[in-house]
Amino acid sequence: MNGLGTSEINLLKLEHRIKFCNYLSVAQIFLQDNFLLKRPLSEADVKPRLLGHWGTCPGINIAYANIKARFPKAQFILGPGHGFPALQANLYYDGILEQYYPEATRNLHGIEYICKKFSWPYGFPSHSSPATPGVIAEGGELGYSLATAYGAMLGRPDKMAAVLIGDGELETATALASLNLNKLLNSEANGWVLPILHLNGYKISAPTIYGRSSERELLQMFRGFGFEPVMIDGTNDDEFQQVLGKANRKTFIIMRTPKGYSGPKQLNGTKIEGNCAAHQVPLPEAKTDATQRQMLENWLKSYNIEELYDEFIAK
Ligand SMILES: Cc1ncc(C[n+]2csc(CCOP(=O)(O)OP(=O)(O)O)c2C)c(N)n1
Repeated sequence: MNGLGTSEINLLKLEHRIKFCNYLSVAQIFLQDNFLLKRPLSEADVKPRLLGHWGTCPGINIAYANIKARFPKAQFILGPGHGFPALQANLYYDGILEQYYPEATRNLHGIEYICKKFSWPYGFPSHSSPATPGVIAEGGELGYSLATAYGAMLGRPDKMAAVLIGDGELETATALASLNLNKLLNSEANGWVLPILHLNGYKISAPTIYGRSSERELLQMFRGFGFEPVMIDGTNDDEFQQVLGKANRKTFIIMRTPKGYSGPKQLNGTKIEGNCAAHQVPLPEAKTDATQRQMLENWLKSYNIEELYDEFIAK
């Protein structure tokens, strides 16, 4: 599958898309009103029960945006399905969600709809699910993303699947064994599977094995499975696009991001961004604790939603 050329990719637009999807990911987890921050955040604006997983979302938003910019027709398969707010944000951004959920309109109403309905009875679940447009791997039980991607490409030589594998997920036996599928299915008779390891270094409450491995160890490991691995800084879209521009059927991307990138840096002396403390809801008392609520407001404001919203509406 041929993608767009590097010169055709607008890096600023890409950056804005990622910020918008990061904003929507946070908004889904926290907000029940004041969705565009038209006034200071109040206790009533924050959901009473905070659910969801923030830590993996920024990396998903980065990978999704970069893949879709270069390969608009690629199938995106997500291993860590708990990062559903990010997947939902991207489906909403591209107008795909609206095709299946007519209330997910490209305006304030649509934003309110996806935020209010996130992790809500009779609304959207907190994980990706069969009700999510295009999802073929639910991701609740980690380990199946890579095998699902190879399966989806069987006998479909003109197709491509990009698959985002969690570094915690890659500790499962299934995901590790699936690295061998490259040798069995990487032929011209099948579609192209482009694996991307999301190396954010942490799982729920501890570092991942790969997060504590050296770059040399990781590169050697994937070479041993027959790949041509390349390590990228996930916070650098230019680098990501350069690598995608040169990618082939053997490429294995190792995308390093700080877990919870662009979120709160620390809370009560505990490091959050770049740590497992970013895994779920990083400001758990944001409704009742004025300091945490102010941190949430600052965090949301850091994405410049007014500017992004105007751009999104004009899109
Ligand atoms: C097979 C399996 N074991 C354990 C879990 C519990 N679990 C949910 S999220 C998570 C951490 C996942 O880490 P990673 O794959 O690196 O994703 P990310 O850090 O990007 O959230 C774990 C262990 C699970 N969902 N499935």
